[in-house]
Amino acid sequence: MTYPQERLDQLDSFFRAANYLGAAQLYLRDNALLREPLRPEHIKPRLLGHWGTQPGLNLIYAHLNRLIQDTGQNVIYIVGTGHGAPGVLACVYLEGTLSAYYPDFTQDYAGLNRFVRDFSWPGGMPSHLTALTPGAMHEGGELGYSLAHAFGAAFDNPDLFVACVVGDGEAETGPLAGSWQSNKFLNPATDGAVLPILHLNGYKLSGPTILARIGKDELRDYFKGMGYASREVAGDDPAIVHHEMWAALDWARRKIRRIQQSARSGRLQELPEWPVIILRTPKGWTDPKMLDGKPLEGTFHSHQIPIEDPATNPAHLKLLEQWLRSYKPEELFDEEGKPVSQVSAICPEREKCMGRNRNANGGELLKELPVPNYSEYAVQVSHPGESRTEGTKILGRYLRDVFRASAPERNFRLFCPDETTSNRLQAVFEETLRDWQLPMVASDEFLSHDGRVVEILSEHCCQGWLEGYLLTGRHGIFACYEAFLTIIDSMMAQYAKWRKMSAEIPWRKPVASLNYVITSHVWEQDHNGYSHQGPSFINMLLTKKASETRIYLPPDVNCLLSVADHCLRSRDYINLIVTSKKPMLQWLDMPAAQAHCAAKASEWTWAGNVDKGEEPDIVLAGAGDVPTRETLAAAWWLRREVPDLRVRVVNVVDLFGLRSPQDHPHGMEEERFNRLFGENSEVVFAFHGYPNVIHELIHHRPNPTRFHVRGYMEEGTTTTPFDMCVLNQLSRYDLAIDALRRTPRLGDKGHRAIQMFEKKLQDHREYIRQNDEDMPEVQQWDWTGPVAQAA
Ligand SMILES: Cc1ncc(C[n+]2csc(CCOP(=O)(O)OP(=O)(O)O)c2C)c(N)n1
Ligand SMILES: [Mg+2]
Repeated sequence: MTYPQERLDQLDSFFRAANYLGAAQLYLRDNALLREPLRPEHIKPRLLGHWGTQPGLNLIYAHLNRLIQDTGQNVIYIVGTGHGAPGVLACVYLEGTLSAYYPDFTQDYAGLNRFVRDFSWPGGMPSHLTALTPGAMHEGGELGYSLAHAFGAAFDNPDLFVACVVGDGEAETGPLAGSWQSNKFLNPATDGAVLPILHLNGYKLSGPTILARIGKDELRDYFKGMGYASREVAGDDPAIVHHEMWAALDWARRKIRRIQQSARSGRLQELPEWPVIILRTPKGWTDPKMLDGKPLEGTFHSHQIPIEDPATNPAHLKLLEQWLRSYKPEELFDEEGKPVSQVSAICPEREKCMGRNRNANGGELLKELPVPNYSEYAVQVSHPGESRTEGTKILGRYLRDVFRASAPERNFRLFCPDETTSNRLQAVFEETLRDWQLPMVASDEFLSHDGRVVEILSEHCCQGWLEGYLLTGRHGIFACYEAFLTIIDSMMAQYAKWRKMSAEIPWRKPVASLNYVITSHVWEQDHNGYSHQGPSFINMLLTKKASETRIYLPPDVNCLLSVADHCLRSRDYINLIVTSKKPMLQWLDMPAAQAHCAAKASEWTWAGNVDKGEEPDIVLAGAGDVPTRETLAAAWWLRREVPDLRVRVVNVVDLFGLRSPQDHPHGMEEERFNRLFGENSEVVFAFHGYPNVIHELIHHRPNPTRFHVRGYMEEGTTTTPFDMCVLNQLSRYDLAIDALRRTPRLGDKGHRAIQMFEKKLQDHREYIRQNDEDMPEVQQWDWTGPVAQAA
């Protein structure tokens, strides 16, 4: 096939202009179009950025422009190697988008000079793609997540075509290697398409890449094994590569169209073979072939700044000038400094430009999630601590109806590493099933081609998909075992950075919050043990900006419903909900739960024995479902055994309520904090996670050393549920002993009670070893009983 020379020339002009501006951004503080001979004072003092990946990114951008022009296709561009930002910024500048978002970067000489100078310059554009880049929805700093983001963007987005550049170094990361399997979850009838483009430039930082060095057949088979048909575009002569790339993109689009058309007309029966393009071009393509007698183009030396000292080395300055002039900037920009029509001719019309695609600024497309009235799922609680219910079971019913209500829009998904059933959320399967595009057999359960629960045993994929889904304007939730959510700590951190920056950019619109529900938590002994016990995700969230993080520890089901409803309707936050899947005692009826959640923390007067305003001997505080139970049981025992001990019981549902208001928007006013915790009372605090979390949260409060926090202290094994509390000294008996030790005025009475509780701990240890279950007085404990009846 031959293509019109005129358009091939336009493609090449755009490619050269983007390469020129990409390289210029790395080096020039002035003289951006080399209208004068290059002098040392034109060179930036600090040369910061990456060149090697740029030419490939620019080539792909140019060709996607051509594709959009020819087909009107709705395309977003995801770039895994976001360190190639200057290239992408150059493309977005050339197509005219950047000036629309940043009026300083006009398409004239002054604007172009500013644009070139401002890259990696204080106050200017950062060295990587970030939320500041129009058209971007993926920050390529931490490599590995591009493809998962691409698929997340494509789910339930039937018209979208996501072009995703994967670096060959990036392809070595675990998350990326896992993400290829996302095609097993892409339904061509209802989802959009992802076109991965493997950027095989041969090197990562300083070493070769695996996929560039395995045989061509092996590489083809690798993709075939993962369900892709690959087509290679290779070379170092732009004229040839343009030709091949044009053909490859048309091939890919034809394939995608065929797949989608047959799926959408009900003719597709089996998993389609999706296209992948392998772009094999030199690293640093078009930079000088040699530097100081050593090869430069096509080697890892081109990765960052190919010529490092042009300001001080005249020979290198000359070489840099030759290199920059090799793109012929005088042919690419007119007198005014505007891109000539030969360059802009290949750009799509305004609204079709990739820099302007609203899918990459998903808040613009966001629609309200229709949520049912959560009060309708409330459990009856006529007396606190009387009945037991599984939190996630009820949450599952609520989520089922969120799926039902959002079915017409198809804009809500649940992502999960194959734990929906294990986490007892399976009521959702009454409304939608698990997305599965591979063959199904009779013994499978809950699978379907158009399910909106997406399960893969890769927390990275779940996280990446959800991020992609949210950033393109939809809603979702990630349900996970607590200990294994920490696998994506780092992804969450990158997402938090993206969100933090987005919130500071006026044209980035709010998106739905990223919601985590973690269950099968540290205190929930099931089949697992120490490996499954780890609440450190909370610690990780604590390090993030207060403006974007929220942590909820609902003590019971009605609080869980209230919190979940709030999270699903919120915007721009990272919400963490910690809850139980086990039958747990229920404490609050719905009105009380609503009031408790709104208050963030409150005194449970029915559980203590102090009058309003009276200073207690001890405050027993709890945060988390199991710690709440243990706190209440401790209060129950203390009131029974030492009735003249004045106990106040406080429960915390919104963890950041503990922080001072100047540190977090949810922080409680000091006066209220003191009303709850007293000013001088000793506080024994039972916490779901690591104790240092509470110490950190309250460190601005008066007299913080009176807080004695008990939580998980890395003691774990496969044992009875209550034994986990004992091992970590969070059990009701430990809490009671602690409370008594901190109340010396009780004298002998206190000592006797302490001995009694120590004996109970001893009894517990012996009992579980003999019986493999907790003592009846622990298992059957509820709030009704002598104290409650007496109260
Ligand atoms: C997860 C992660 N590990 C390490 C790095 C450091 N790093 C930055 S660029 C790079 C090489 C990337 O190679 P490749 O994906 O092939 O990109 P390209 O060759 O196109 O520059 C590395 C290792 C990183 N950014 N992210
Ligand atoms: Mg590479």
